[in-house]
Amino acid sequence: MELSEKINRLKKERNAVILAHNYQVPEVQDIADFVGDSLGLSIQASRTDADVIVFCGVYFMAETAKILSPEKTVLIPDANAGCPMADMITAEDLRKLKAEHPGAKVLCYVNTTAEVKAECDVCCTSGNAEKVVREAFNNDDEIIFAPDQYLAHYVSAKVGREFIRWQGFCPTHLKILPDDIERERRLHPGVEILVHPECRAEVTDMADRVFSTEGMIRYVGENNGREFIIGTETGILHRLKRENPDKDFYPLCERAVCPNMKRTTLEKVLWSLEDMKHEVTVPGEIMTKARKSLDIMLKY
Ligand code: CIZ
Ligand code: SF4
Repeated sequence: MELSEKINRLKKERNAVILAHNYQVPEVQDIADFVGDSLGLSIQASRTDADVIVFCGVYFMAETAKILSPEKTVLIPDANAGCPMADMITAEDLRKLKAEHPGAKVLCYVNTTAEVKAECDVCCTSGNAEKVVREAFNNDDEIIFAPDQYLAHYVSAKVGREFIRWQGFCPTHLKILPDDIERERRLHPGVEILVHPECRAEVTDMADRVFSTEGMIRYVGENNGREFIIGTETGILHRLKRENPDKDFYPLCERAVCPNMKRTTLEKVLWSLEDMKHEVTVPGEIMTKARKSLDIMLKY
């Protein structure tokens, strides 16, 4: 109680807005002004007149917030909260791959560093990837898709075209196994299983539906079902329950916990506001180029 009071007081003094990703721990979600996915949060923050954004999430997300709000100070409560998937491809790796495929266009999942975004043509989220591929590229374009091989697999099947795929993956979503689907189907017969497209191909193939985190939130809110099995990072169950108190949610896999997302605590949020730490900056040229790839996506 005392902690959240201190945070709220300081938040007003600093004219700050607190963003929490859907995978954050419950108490951090509860103190936030907005809870959502990385792009949605960055857009919401850019529309406020706050001077400071505290991004409770992982590093690339705070960079995205900075790119969309260059005039605001962006803070991340734990500077070591990284995303292993985003770190699986560097700007140098991508430049090499582009050199091996001259003429190919590059589509990057938002789970990439700002430097990698600056090297790509268009960005996408797990929610809009299919639409972006259909609308932002020509039919005969060769497309490099980075970094998530499983999102690439899923979108490739949807749009019926092949990509040059970077072999990245999310270690947390890979913990979800076909066995988990078989077990949960036995335990909760008839209950729909929703999974994230970062899951293994066998898992997305076996699930009833595949959604981004915001896609899941929307689907559950609009659907008449009373129970759902959720196959993504387990932090999202808190938001689902909070917004749908009359419905029940079961994690498809209790082990799907992202250690980086869990680094943020209320204490660190408070220290972040007290000391104005850790500031996330993006160098000017990278900012301009990365912004361009994000802007093209936003048109769709
Ligand atoms: O970009 C995000 O927030 C991620 C990683 C997941 C999602 O599906 O919203
Ligand atoms: Fe990265 Fe996976 Fe953690 Fe998301 S859940 S931040 S993709 S490691």
